Amino acid sequence: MQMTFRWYGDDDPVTLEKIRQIPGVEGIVTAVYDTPVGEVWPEESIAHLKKEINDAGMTMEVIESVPVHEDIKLGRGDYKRYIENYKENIRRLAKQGVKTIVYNFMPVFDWTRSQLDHELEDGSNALVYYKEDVDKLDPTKLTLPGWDSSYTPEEMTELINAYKELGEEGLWKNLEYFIKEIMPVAVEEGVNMAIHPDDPPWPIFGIPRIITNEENIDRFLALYDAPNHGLTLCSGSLGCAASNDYAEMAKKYTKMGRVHNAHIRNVKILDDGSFEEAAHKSSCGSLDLVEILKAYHDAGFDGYIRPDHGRMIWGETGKPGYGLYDRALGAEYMLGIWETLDKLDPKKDEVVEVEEETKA
Ligand code: DNO
Repeated sequence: MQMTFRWYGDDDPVTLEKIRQIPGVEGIVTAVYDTPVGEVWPEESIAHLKKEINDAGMTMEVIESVPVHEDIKLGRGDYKRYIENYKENIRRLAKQGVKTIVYNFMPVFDWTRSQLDHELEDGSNALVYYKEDVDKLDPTKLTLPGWDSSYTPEEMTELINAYKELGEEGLWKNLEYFIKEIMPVAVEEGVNMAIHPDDPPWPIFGIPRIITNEENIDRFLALYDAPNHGLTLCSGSLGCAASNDYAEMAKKYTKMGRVHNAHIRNVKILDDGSFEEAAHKSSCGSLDLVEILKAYHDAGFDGYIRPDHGRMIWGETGKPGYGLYDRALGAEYMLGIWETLDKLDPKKDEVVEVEEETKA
C-alpha cells in the first residue's frame, strides 16, 4: 500500500514541506480547487500541482475529487455537456500520471455533521453528528466545508425538492448512466475510478443516499464490469452505521480487486446512532483498526490509503478535520500496524524460504 495525505493546495496551512516530514507518507491527494464544478480543469493547473508535489519529493497519483455536477446526478439540464467535461478531466489527469480519481454521488451535500469543533474529554476538538441536532438544521441555510456553498436558499430548496422527487431509484438510474459513459474512457486511459461512500451512510434532510452498505456497493460494482470501476472504502463513512462490518467489506472488495483507495478514520458510535469522530487508535472509537488493517493486509491490498479526518489537537486551528498533527499521528499508527503485520506475515516467510531453497 502507499500512504498518502490530503493537501488542499497552495492555500492549505498544512504545507507540502510539513507533510514531507511525516515518515512514510509518499503521495499527495489533491485537486484543482479554482475551477467551477462541472468545468474542465486547465492543463496548466494540473501540471503545476504535479510539479509542486514532485518537487517536494512526493507523488500525485490520487485526485480527490473530480466532483460530479448536480445536473448529472439529477439527469437534467446540461448533464450531457458536464459528462463530456468529466471525460476530458479523466484524460487530462491520466496525461499527468494520475492513477486514481475519487468522486462521490451524494446529492447536494458531501459529508454532513452537526458540529465541527465539539470539545472531547481530553480538550481536543472533533467533528460530531448528533442526530437530534441534525434533525433541527435547516439545510437551505447551512454551509459546511466540502460543500458547494454557492447556492441561494431558493436554489437549495429547489435542488432538495428535485432530489426528493427523483428518489432512490432515479438516482441509481442516473448513476448507472454516468458510469456507463465515463468508465470506457477511464479504462482506455488506465485510470481507476473510486467512488466514495455516502457520509453518513443514510438519507439526510429527506433526500436519498445510495452508496451506504454492502448490498448497495455490490449493486454499484455490478453496474460496470471492469477492475477500474471501484471504490474509495472509507471507514469513517461506512463505519458510522453499526450494521456495516467495515473489516469484512475491506477484505471482500480488496479480494475482488476493487478497492483502489482506503480512507481510514475512527468513529465512536453513540447509543442513539449519533457519532463522534475519534483519534485513530482503536481504543478511542468503535472501530478496531488492527482488525481493519489486518483485513486489508490479508487480502493483499496494494492501493492508496490515507488518514481521513483528524481532531484538532495541541492548539492547532484550520480546516475542520484536516489539521496536520492528528492526521500525522493517524498515519504513523497505521504504518506501525502495517509494519508489524508485514513482519509477522507467515506468507512472507514462505516466499523467503522458497527463494532460499531455489538458491541452494
Ligand atoms: C471528507 C472526504 C470527502 C471526500 C468526497 C469524495 O473529508 O472524505 O469529502 O473527499 O466525498 O468525493
